Amino acid sequence: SEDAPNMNSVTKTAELNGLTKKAILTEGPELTKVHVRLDDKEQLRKRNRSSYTVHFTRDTGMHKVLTIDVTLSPRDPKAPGQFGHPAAVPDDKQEEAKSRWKEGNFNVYLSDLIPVDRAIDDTRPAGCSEQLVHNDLPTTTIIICFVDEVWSTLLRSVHSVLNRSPPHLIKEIILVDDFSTKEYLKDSLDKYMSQFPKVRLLHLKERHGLIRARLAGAEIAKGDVLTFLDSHVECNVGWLEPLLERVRLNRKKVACPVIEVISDKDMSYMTVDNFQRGIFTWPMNFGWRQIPPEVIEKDKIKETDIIRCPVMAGGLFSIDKKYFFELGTYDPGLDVWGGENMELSFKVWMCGGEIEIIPCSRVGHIFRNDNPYSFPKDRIKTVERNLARVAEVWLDEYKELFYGHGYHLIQKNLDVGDLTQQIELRKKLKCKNFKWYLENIYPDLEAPLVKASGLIVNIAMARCITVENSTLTFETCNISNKNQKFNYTWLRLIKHGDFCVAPVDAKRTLGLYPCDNRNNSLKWLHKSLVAFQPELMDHMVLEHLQQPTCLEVDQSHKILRVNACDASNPYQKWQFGNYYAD
Ligand code: LR7
Ligand code: MN
Repeated sequence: SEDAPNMNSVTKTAELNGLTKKAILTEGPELTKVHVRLDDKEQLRKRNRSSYTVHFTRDTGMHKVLTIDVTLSPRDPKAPGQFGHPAAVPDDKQEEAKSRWKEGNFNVYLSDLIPVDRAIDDTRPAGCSEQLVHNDLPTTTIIICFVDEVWSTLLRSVHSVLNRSPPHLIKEIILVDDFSTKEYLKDSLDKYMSQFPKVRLLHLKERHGLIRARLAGAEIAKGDVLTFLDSHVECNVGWLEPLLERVRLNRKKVACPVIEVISDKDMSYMTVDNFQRGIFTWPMNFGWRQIPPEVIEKDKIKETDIIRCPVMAGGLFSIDKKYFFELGTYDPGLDVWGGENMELSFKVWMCGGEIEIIPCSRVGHIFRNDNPYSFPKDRIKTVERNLARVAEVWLDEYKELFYGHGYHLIQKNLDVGDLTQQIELRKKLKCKNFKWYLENIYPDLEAPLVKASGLIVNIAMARCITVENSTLTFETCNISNKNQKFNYTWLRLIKHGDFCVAPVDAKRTLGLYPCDNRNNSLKWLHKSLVAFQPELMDHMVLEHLQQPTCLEVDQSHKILRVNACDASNPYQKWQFGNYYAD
């Protein structure tokens, strides 16, 4: 530490630990005392640097985000892909590039061609480099799990962390090898990483899937904060401190960087639109949604402002380690891939935390069209089962929307496994319910508990289905008649109270049965595609039968019954009083 000169900008040279350091000091005249912190000596010596940046911090306990980036003047500025520019496959290598695509479902040939420590553009919004962060930020353990990741891509991920993070904040980098089959990810990787004292490798003895692989990393982590990353990323300048700053501010904040795009085709690093929130649509599909321009204008939202998200993308975030364990980590019953981002997001919000995107933190990620690794079991079934576990534990009565939008799910009688511990955990943490989450965190999601409701009118006769002494009749419609009110649920039941409309056994007339979500003989398709027959949209089709069978009113007797579907028969066409948006 030394006294700062009383002027705006000055170049200082200092002799420390046998190295000469040069620093440009550009603080204002009010600066009286500064602390000097050194870049990672070892790193720099390895790179044969002659000049070093010394970081001066004020005594306010805060400093500007350190723009540490030893790649800024790259060893080979002319290398392909340098500065995040697109790279091109030479004409005589097209075949090779094509054949190597499937190794990672992106342009593996180009990834191998471009430097593992290439420079990329600093894509942070203006103002980020001026932001202050605390001197006493918590340390973090970086956890990267992978299965059969492409060598150069994995290395680039690790180098980007080492090169663009303040070394004193990185406790360690834990690479969790989720039982990869590729030889180079064993001894060669161990050997390569042994040059970085902070990198630890954990080779799992069987395939755990990304959820349990991350947990294996978290178990041995020594840092205060856990920072999870995918194994095909490039962390940008100043990415880490803004994340840790949020966690320091409130340990229940889960901080996510803006995820930028590394092109799967030409490996270029591309920035993304600002003001994106992480959201989901039914049946729990993750997506991005832009904050509407009028909201941005009205609320005067700036590019650097933090964005609260209903859900996170899943792969890239920082979370206080103790808090992560208090929350019961991930549900370890989730397999391979998928759903864990929903689970953690609901858990965090409903149990007192927050999920944020920090625009001053940016990390590139290679988006691929398909997983480049195998699933031990069927891919779709695995993801559906994971999501169903999340729905059963966190969605309360709204789980019907989830099942209803992927209604084939419940018909398969999906075995979601034991959920007692997860349900206990939710009780123990005294988490709020899903209704609260919807109203407070994600009010713009359409989540009506029923799909349609009110009178059920026959289009030909303009009369309505009516309950009379627990049987069904067909009467003149009367909007205030409670006996004509029904709910059509996401699980395709036509409900009157706790009773459901269905044909009386064997006969073709209709009656009321106690409702049961899993009983397929109570389910009617309506306003949805039936066996690819769009002309049956207005019909009520029993879906458990081989031949489409439809609800109709007998013209002469005015009796309700089921009959073979006939698209042109108006006595089979029905309309509910109200329909709710999907
Ligand atoms: O069995 C596995 N074992 C693993 O170790 C399967 C995967 N993995 C590793 C894999 O090598 C990778 O590093 O886990 C990581 C994530 O797998 P990806 O890259 O195949 O997933 P993704 O990028 O397609 O999917 C997103 O959703 C996943 C749901 O389970 C995870 O949350 C991913 O981390 C997540 N990625 C991101 O959030 C990055 C941005 C994508 C978006 C939107
Ligand atoms: Mn990924």
